[in-house]
Amino acid sequence: MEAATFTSATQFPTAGSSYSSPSSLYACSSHSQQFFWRSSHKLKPSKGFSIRASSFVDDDSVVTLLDYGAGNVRSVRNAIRFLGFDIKDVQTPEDIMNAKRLIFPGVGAFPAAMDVLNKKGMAEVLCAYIEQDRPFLGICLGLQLLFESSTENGPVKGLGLIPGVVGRFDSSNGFRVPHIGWNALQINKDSQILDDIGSRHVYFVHSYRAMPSDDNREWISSTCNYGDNFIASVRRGNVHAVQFHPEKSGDVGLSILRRFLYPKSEITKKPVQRKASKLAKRVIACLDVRTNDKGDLVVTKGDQYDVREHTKENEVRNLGKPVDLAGKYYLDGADEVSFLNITGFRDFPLGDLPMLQVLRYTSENVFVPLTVGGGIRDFTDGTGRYYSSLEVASEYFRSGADKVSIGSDAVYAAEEYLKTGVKTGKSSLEQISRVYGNQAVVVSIDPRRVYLKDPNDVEFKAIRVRNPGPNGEEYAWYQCTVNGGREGRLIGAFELAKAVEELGAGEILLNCIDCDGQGKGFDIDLIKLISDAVSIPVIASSGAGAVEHFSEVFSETKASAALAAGIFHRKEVPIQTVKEHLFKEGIEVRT
Ligand code: 1PR
Repeated sequence: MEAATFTSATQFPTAGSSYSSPSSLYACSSHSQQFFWRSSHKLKPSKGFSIRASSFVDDDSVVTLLDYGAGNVRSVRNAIRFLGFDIKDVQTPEDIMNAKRLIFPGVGAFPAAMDVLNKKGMAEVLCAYIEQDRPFLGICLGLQLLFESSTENGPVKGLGLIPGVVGRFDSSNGFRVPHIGWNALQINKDSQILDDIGSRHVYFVHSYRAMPSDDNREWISSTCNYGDNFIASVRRGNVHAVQFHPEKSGDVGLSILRRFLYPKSEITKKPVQRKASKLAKRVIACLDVRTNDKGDLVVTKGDQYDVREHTKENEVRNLGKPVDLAGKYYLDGADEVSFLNITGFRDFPLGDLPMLQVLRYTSENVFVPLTVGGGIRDFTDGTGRYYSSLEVASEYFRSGADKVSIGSDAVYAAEEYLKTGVKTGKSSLEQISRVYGNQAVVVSIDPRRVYLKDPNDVEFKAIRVRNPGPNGEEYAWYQCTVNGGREGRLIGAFELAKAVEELGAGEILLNCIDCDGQGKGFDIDLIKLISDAVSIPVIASSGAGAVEHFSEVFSETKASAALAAGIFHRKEVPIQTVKEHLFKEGIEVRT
C-alpha cells in the first residue's frame, strides 16, 4: 500500500542535510576520555581495528541502522522506509564511522546489549561517532546505553557518555511497571526533533529509566512524569536519544523521525514549558482472526466466543480483511491493534503463513504497537520437527509484532507453578519474557463466571457480584478456560493473574466469556478484582457497546487500557468518538 493512503503528511523535503565531514582519522583519544565525563568505564580498543572513516559511501537517502540482532527492529525499519529512506545495516565498526546518519534502536536487556557492543568492537567507535557530533538517534535502550551504568541485572557499565545511572521504576508507590503507554512530555530546551510535538503523546514501553540530575542537566531535552520525573529525551548538537518509541507513536512519532532525518539548519521554534501529563488510558482495537471455511483469513467476532453465523450454512462470521481493518483502526486513532489467531490452539501458527503475512503488511503502515496471540506453545510438526514456543514468538516478532499474547499455555504454566511452587524457567511465558523482556509478553485470560451461593464453596477467590446469578446467587468466581473457551480449568482468574505476574507477564488481557460480544459493558467486578490484585497493566476486554462503558471501566477500576472489537467492526462508534467522550469525562487519552 502506498504511504499516501495512510497519512496526510506525506510530502517530505528532499532527502539530505548539510553535514560537515569530520577529519578523516578518529581515535578514542584523550579528548574522547574527557567526553566520557565522570565515567570510570575504559573502553578497550579492539584488536586489528582502527577507527578510520573511509570515504563516505552513503548517499543522502540512506540511514545506517545499528541492529545488533537482539530483537525486533522491524518497526524502526518500516518507519524509516515509510519516510523515504533506504537502510544500510551496520556489519562492522567501520560502518558506524562511515554513516551519514545513524539510528540505534536498542532492544533487549542492557547487559546483553553492552556485551554485544563490546565484543564487536562497536562501543568504542560509537563513542567516537557521538563525540564527533555526527547525526545520531538512540531509541529506548539506545538512550539508556549512553549513560554510565544501569542496575538492570547489574550494575553494568554503559558507554559512559552521559552522567547518571539507569534504574528500575519504583512500583511501590502504586505505579505499574513496566511503564507501558502514551504520555505527553515536558520539553526542557530546544530539542529540534521534538519541535512539532506540542502536547501530543508518545509511546513508552520500559521498566528502567534515567533520572535528571545537575550532572546531566545540560543533556536533557525533555522529561516525562511517571511516579517521578525521568529523562524522556536528550540532545546535544546532532546527537539525539529518546526513551520513547517514535516508530510506535503514530503520526507524531513519524514527524519526530522526519525531523531527525531532515534536520533544518535553523531553529524554528522556541522551547515551550509544558506541564507533564499522566499516563493516557489506551483504547485498543482487537481483531479476532481465523481461516473461514473457504480457506480465507478473515476478521471474525463471536458472541460469547461463538463465531459462527446462526444460519443454515453455519459459516464463520466474516467482518473484513485483517490488514485493511488494522490500517483503518490506526487512522481512526487506535492506540494499539491486537490480532488474536483464535484457532491457533489447534493449528500450528508457523504453518499459518498468512497470519505472518498479515503482520508483515500491517507493520509497514501501522505505527502503533501490534500484539499477536494464538498458538504460542511448543510444537512438533508432522515431520517430527520440534519448535519451541520461543521460536514461534520470535517469528511473530520478526514479522512485526511488538508483543505476543499467550492464552492456554500460560494457564498450564500457572497451574504447574501453583502446584509445585517452582519456577522452572521452561514455560513459554518465562522463556519469552526472559529473552524479549516482560513488556513484550501479554497473558490473555479467558474466564467464565461461575455463580455461587456461598463464597466458601470454592477454593478460589470468589467475590460478591453486582448482578446476581440466575438463581439469585450473590457471589461468583471466575473460572479460567483454555482452547478458546472450550475447556474449563481448575484455576481462577485471580490466582492465574497473580501467578503469571510472578512468572514474568508484562501485561494482562482480561477477557470475559459471559460479556464477549454482548455490548452491555465490561465486567467491572472482574476487572476491579484483577487490576487491584496485580501491579502490571491490565487491559479490560469484552462487552463494550457504548462510549459510557469505556469511561465506566476507567473510573471504577484500575485498568490501564480498554479493548473492544464488535463495537468497532459493526461501525457503531468510531474510536475517535470513544476518545472524545473519555476526554470530556476528564480521562486522559492520547490526542
Ligand atoms: O490459547 O494461546 O492459543 O490463544 C488463543 C487466543 O484467542 C486467546 O487470546 C483467546 O482469548 C482468543 N480466542 C480464542 N477463541 C476465541 C473466540 O472468540 N472463539 N477470542 C477467542 C476471544 C477476544 C476478545 C474479544 C473481546 C472483545 N476474543 O478479546 O476481542 O471479548 O469483544 P467485544 O468488544 O466484541 O465484546 P491461545
